[in-house]
Amino acid sequence: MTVKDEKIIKNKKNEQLDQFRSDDNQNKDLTTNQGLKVSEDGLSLTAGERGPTLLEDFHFREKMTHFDHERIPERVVHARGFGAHGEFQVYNDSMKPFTKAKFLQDPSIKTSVFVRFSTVVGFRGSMDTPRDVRGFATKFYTEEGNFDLVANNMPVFFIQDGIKFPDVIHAIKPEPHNEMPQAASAHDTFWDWVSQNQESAHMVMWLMSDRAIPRSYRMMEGFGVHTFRLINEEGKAHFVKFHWKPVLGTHSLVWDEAQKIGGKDPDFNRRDLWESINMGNYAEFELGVQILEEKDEFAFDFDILDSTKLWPEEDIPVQLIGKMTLNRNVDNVFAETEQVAFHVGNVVPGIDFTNDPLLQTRLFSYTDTQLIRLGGPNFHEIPINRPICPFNNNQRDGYHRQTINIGQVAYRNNALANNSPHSVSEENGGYAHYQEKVEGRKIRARSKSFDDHFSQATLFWNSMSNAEKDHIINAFRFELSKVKNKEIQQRIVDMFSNVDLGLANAFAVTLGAVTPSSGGTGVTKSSPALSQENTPKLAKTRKVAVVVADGFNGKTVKSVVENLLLSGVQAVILSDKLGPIKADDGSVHMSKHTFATDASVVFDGVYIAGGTSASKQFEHDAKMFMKEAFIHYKPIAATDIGEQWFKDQQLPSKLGVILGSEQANIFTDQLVNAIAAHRFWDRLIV
Ligand code: HDE
Repeated sequence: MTVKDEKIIKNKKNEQLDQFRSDDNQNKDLTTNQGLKVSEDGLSLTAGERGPTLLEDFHFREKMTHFDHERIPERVVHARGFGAHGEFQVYNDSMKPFTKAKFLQDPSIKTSVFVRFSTVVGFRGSMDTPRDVRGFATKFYTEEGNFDLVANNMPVFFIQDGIKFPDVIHAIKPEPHNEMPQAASAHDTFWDWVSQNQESAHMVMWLMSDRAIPRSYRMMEGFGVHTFRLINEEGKAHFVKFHWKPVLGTHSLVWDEAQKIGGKDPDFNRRDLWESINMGNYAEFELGVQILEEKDEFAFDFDILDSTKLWPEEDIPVQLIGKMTLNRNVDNVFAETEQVAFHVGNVVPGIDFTNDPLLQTRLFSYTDTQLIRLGGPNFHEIPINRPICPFNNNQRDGYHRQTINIGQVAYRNNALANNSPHSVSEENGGYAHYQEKVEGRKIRARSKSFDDHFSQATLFWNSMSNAEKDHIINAFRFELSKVKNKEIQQRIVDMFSNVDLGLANAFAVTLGAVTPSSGGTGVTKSSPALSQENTPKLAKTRKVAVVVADGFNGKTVKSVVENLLLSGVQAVILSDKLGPIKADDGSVHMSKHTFATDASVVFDGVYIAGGTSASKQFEHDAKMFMKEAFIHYKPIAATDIGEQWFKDQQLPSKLGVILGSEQANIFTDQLVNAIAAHRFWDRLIV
């Protein structure tokens, strides 16, 4: 979308960004950065036609010097990310008793937002679909300043104290001696670290689960992880956990598929978001809060300051208070997605911190890392980071300062400028930290209430469906089979026998490790909210390959495609060639995808119609499409010759398979239902 596009979404942040957007190059003269018109841009200045290049060539020097300096350091974690703009609005004023934050109180306020989704471990050029945590960072440009909800798609973390963050990241990043493996936890140093830091057990269960391979950024939950505080007008505090709930439900890829997508389309998740927004399929998330009275701080069998613990939603329900809609792609990835700087310490009046030792260390790290990444202390002036409300203080100078601060006075207290800028009282919107009473000795020690590392890991395991449990077992098998050190493998088997004996034994056998004879925590409770199976399932915005050859059944295919589109499903025509594919009735469908460019892994389902002119090669490729969709549990539909091709393969199950001749009058309804079902986990695969 360009600046001139009529569909441009107007909101305060976008209006501010408009001042910096430039499509000036259109029909303009080429100049240097000094404004000098350039007569020749393809030949450097040389001494003679075959002679050396001259130092005098300022045009060449400027062009090359700029190029030489075009990269900035990538983020030390979350290097690969993708961003989008949008808006947030609360549903009503139900949060008024809890927080004075205006954007959370007033349903008439539309707050501009910018979101950056990311993987954590891989380098900036790595693939979108590794097994990894996903970042979900949101900047709310409120009238009271920027509030950043720097969240992940998992509700807990590996460690209880941020001083261990460099350790877990060093362990999970590629090993330093050979820089392998890229964007993967399946290696010795990570699992060695896990086995020596048993507080990671709960998070590792999440990492081995389907949550670590999301189907789409639009189908991912977000969690603020830490316990924060909300402060109301009277100064009363409540504890809070923040959640994002995707309107489309939470859904994942299967591991084999994720690995193949990494080769077929390394940009799979970003492409999905980019294309969806361009098509008007905006990504929507509801903001949820779990709120706890201060008096209940010690009412649970876990410590609410411990970031390796979640608050079970059945015990403390999530109240949905508003909705975020991502409705505009970036104009320039570097200027926006790369230069955006989130900070968990960017808060507004009404939102405050707790003593969670992980949160406390994060409050230091974000600005610190951005000082080197963005080259100095003025990165708040970069357009994407600027608040939309006024910001005035006596901070001056530094690398790349943009503002020309006029006047003699840059200090307080002063008399020369009437002591401006003035400080603002709390009643008038000045931020005042919550006056929590604290006392204690300076010690390096942790409360005993942080000691239980396994009960919630068992709760998570108990809450999984059978298919989700299988996927977790297989993830452990994959990861630990890649670990070379046998002692590490055994230590992990022993460690996870504390979570569940059946789980540990299931992968111990694959590793040839000793199977423990006792284990588990005795926790029998489960939390249905933790299973993705219990989240919404919709066909809307899913992508289906419609596989046709010349001579296809024009009437049937036309009706299926039209009905899919009516249900909000994207029907993508795929053939053995690009361009027009002719039907038996003379009608034509345009193919923009071929067997050579796409595989079934990049679709949510396949519909094979074939065609009377299909070659043997076409038949082979179409069968491969079906078979791969089959082993990834996806819906498969077929009509005409496609039906015969399905039957020829004698696949061991027909669950999630819709054959036209068997269900003629309800064929498309069945197909849409099957797409909404996402996957058929009970399908027999041998
Ligand atoms: Fe971060 N994290 N983190 N993190 N984090 C960064 O900041 C850090 C943690 C999260 O799209 C860095 O600007 C520490 C939890 C996201 O730009 C860095 C600890 C959660 C992003 C940093 C944590 C997150 C980051 C690297 C342990 C979920 C990407 C680049 C105490 C609640 C933001 C940067 C973006 C990025 C530090 C743990 C979320 C180094 C010290 C828990 C989504 O400052």
